Amino acid sequence: MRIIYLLACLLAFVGCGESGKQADHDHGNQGKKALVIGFSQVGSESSWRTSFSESVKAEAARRGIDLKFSDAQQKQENQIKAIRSFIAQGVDAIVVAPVVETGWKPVLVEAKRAGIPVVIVDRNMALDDDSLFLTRIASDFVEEGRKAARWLMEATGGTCNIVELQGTVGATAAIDRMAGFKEVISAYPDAKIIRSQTGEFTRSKGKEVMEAFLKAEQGGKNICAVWAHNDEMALGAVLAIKEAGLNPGKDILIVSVDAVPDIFKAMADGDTNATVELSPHMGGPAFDAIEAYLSGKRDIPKLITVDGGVYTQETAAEEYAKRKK
Ligand code: GZL
Repeated sequence: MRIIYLLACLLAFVGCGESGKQADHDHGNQGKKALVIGFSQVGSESSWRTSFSESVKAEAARRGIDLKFSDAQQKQENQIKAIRSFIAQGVDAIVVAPVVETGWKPVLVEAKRAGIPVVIVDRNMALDDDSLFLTRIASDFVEEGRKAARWLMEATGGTCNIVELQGTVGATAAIDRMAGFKEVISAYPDAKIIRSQTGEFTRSKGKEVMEAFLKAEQGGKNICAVWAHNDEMALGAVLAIKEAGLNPGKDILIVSVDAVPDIFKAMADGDTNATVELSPHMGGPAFDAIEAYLSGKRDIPKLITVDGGVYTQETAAEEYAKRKK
């Protein structure tokens, strides 16, 4: 009797432990434990950001990754809170899209102490110790600024009074796009940025700042072009230029970055002129790096870049048809 009882307990223990373990962790990955990854996202300030979030979530679902998603509403303190929560949950890895460059070292030291790898995506962090992150997946923002300036110098023959709608102050995308654009126009003595102010990467703020630029520059007569660090602010500028009685894309040229669906509609309507593409598909390379690291690889590069083209009115209608939601 005792032997049967002992066998029953043994089977129950193994069966329960096995099924319990599988029930807890097997997300249809043939018994492999599903990765749990925390993703701290900046917010949803632009349609590019929304596409980026959707792309990361879709990629996680495709891979059977349990993604813990946090939207920080563009506040660094919310991102730091989310990262600490991921550490407390004991996630397998953390992905961070940092809103600004500074202020990250303390929480990254906590993640390192917990043995949790961190992948930076999109904008950068200013760190003096590259052991605090596994890798960064990003576009070359300086080159994006160069591409925008090259297009504008080509379109205007190098003579242009430019107003600049900057992105979020302190964000790598704003700092580097500005640098790349200035580097190119510095070779053109008759091309100059006559006004520059942050539009915070949003359509509403971009419109507000453009209204001020128009008022300050003879209703826009003195403005040849708008250089906007993202498409959202460019679309805001379109509204302001129209309300001032001018034709955006003709009286005032507009070049921006992101290549979101709405900018292709605007270019097809003749309201803007060019956009530099920024791929939102950074989830794949981020998850590849995490899976490689967790399987023992240690030769992962510290920077993995994504590239994009320059799109103009010529192909806007067909591109919009392909990209519109
Ligand atoms: C750049 C990214 C920027 C986008 C904006 O990689 O950080 O933030 O260009 C977004 O649309 O707000």
